Amino acid sequence: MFRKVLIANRGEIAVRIIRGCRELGIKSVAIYSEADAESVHVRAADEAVCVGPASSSQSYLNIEAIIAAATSVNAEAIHPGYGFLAENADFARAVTAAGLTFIGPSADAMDLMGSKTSARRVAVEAGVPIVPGTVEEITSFEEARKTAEKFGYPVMLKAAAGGGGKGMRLVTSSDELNSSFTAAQAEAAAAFGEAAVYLEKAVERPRHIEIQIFADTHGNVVHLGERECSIQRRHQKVIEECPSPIDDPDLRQRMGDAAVKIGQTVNYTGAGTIEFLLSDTTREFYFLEMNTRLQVEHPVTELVTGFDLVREQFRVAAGEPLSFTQDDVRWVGHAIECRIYAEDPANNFFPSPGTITYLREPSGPGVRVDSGVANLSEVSIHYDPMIAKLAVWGRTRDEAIERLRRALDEYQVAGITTTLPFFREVARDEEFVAGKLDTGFIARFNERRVEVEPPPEQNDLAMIAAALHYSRYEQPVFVQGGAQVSDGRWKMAGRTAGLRRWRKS
Ligand code: MV4
Repeated sequence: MFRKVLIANRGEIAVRIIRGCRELGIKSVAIYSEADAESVHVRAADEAVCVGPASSSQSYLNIEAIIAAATSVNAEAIHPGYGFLAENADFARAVTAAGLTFIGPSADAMDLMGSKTSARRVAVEAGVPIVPGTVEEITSFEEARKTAEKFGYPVMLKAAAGGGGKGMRLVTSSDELNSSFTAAQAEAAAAFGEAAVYLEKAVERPRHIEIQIFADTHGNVVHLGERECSIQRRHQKVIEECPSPIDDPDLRQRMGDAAVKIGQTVNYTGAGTIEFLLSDTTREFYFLEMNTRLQVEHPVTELVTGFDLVREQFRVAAGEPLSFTQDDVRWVGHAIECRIYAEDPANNFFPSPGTITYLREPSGPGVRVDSGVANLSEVSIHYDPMIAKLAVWGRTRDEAIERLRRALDEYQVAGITTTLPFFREVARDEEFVAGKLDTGFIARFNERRVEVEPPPEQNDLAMIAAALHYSRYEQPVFVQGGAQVSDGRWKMAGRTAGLRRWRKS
């Protein structure tokens, strides 16, 4: 096992990984930006190295500074967490070239799954169903028109380099296709530096169900079942559950087998997630994309299977076999996770930076809090506003919901506005309790909501700073009827950022 590992991340996931290090007797090294000198993840680690100024591009995305930090403390490996550089194949290559171990899959596997058209070809090779559509880029309007007619409207144009819904456009008729095609290419070029788009038939009211897989360097590939992530806002997951409320063991087995086949096809190693769209009516599922990292929502899988995914990541990266086989995997009870954001649900989920002046985190039976903040923590405008995750476990989904309501009521945060009041409403919502989850849930929920909490008093300067920052980072993405939404504006930065500089050297 490793002696010392550097964690190339911040916030709750850095703390989660440091906890894994402690249990395995690994010395942990945090990195931090000048804005994060006093943050929880720095205090939690054995050592910490400043890698640059507040701006992510100069700190948490600064490949050279991060590798120099790892070398300077004699770390043997780097754990990237999620976001930032976690899915940046060039970072993985640079880590390896510096003689260090990248805790994640090979750069080649990341490249294969990083392009959505390439990932779709992998799925076809693995014999896994994909959403009907093209597996190559569409280069002309004429081709787009023919293809759309072949598959039938509505269709979706998606950026080949995209992911998580970024650069996605719904096209309902041939009238819209020309302008949508040109705009989709332009958006893709602006967001990813690559104009390539492809086409998929639109699946109506799908559910988002993903399978956790794990592979070691000894040829073992297993799955840990599904997570249901259909409750999303602007393509950001809001609530995740394990198992899906559908809870169909046969479906789990079929999706699990499909996910394992994809892992085998790309010689995958470590933790990975295969995303599927599931048609509620036909129970048919289609491969959507693969995430080649530990996910935000991994705790619900840990709570229900009992396995420690970070611990397994360390084992696999150190060349050891997985500590369990497929036959050892059992799913017990039900887990639900809420992502707690420093955002104002009464004001269109606008970021709410500031100082936490009071914090009480819930505990007790079946409650797990993965937090990156403490009392008096500064929630800055520089980074993703997710401050913590609340995950609950119960023997049944109903018991988990009862615990969720209780834990949400215990949870108290003052000084900043959070999404806690929003979750207190969702946890009491009839459709949520009934498990009627599809991608239209949030829209229907908002219609049903009768009253919204009045906004608390805000610090004017902090609000203005947040407004400026928000407008700067807001990447307009066009979906349905020209509506502008932002999505994944923090998450996507690392796939491309820092590369130009690294490639030059
Ligand atoms: C789709 C889709 C319908 N048809 N693709 C892709 C990534 C993402 N976060 C949303 N994505 C979708 N891709 C086809 N061919 C519908 C969505 C979608 C969605 C999917 C899961 C959960 C929530 C969603 C909200 C809007 C759209």
